[in-house]
Amino acid sequence: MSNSANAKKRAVQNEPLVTHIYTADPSAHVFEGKLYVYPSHDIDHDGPTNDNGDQYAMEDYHVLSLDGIDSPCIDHGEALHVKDVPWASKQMWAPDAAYRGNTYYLFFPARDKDGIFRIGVAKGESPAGPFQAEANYMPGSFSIDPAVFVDDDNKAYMYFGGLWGGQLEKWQTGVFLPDAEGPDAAEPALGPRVAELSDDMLTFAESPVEISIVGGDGSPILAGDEDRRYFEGPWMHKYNGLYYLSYSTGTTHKLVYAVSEHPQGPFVFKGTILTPVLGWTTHHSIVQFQDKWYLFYHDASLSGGVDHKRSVKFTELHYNEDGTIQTIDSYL
Ligand code: FUB
Repeated sequence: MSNSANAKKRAVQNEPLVTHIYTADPSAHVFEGKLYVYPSHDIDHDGPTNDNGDQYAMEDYHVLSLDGIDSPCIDHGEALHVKDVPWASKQMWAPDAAYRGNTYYLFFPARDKDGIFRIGVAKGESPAGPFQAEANYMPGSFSIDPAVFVDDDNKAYMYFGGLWGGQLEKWQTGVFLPDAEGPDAAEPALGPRVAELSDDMLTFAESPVEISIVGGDGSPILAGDEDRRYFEGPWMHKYNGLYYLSYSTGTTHKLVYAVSEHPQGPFVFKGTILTPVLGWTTHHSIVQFQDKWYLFYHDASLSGGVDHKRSVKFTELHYNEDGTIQTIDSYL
């Protein structure tokens, strides 16, 4: 299907936003009054499928946009290709975008020439791209799934990190140890990392720190608590003055959330946002657009369950009066 043919179809909740390409890991933002979605661009290939994530062999990014939540979805075409990223070798995984000072920034993870995941940044003049990558990855960056949150005071924070193929276990000492394993089940789980960004959005303004996620009794969530512990895909949004950190539980395939009064935590676990979808991975973003809140997520229904050929979808998200989020089953 061509881009223009796809653009005639209006966006419908819980259906693929586009069907002419496979898309995943949506980061949704409102820029210039429109909804822009920054997804991974899944591709088919003959390579291996394994816990290292080799099946996610993405090479480029496309930017999608919607004028209104039920408008046709526009694919703006290739915004950045791995061949134009001097430091990267392969696997352009889940990206995010931010705006500051008349410039749009695309943040993205990829393996460097040594096979280590790093986080890069590219700049553009339009939210639709194209984006021009910096020569090197962000100094001190590691692992995957950057999510950039700009607070009301204009401070920008990057949340990032992912287990298994995302290599977070290998950075526990602050240096990359290729054989390092995660904590035992009875030990505190690894948390995502956060760092404030510099004013020019190109570097960390401080060394990344590990985020603490605790249960209602204040005790750390343990590595064996796979229904609640952090796995990958962090997202930050603010609702009624509180900071909501949401993420994927990986092996138990849920999207869950925890809340704090501070952008860097500690966060108290609250509950499930999205029950498991078809496919192994689950990854999301949350955005307010024209007075409603939306969850952008992906599943593998368009490909019949092939998890490296996923599709971005969205659904409305509702809060209870106490600020908790109503759990969504996207197939009901
Ligand atoms: O798309 C590749 C990886 O799969 C992402 O980085 C993870 O969050 C998972 O969705």
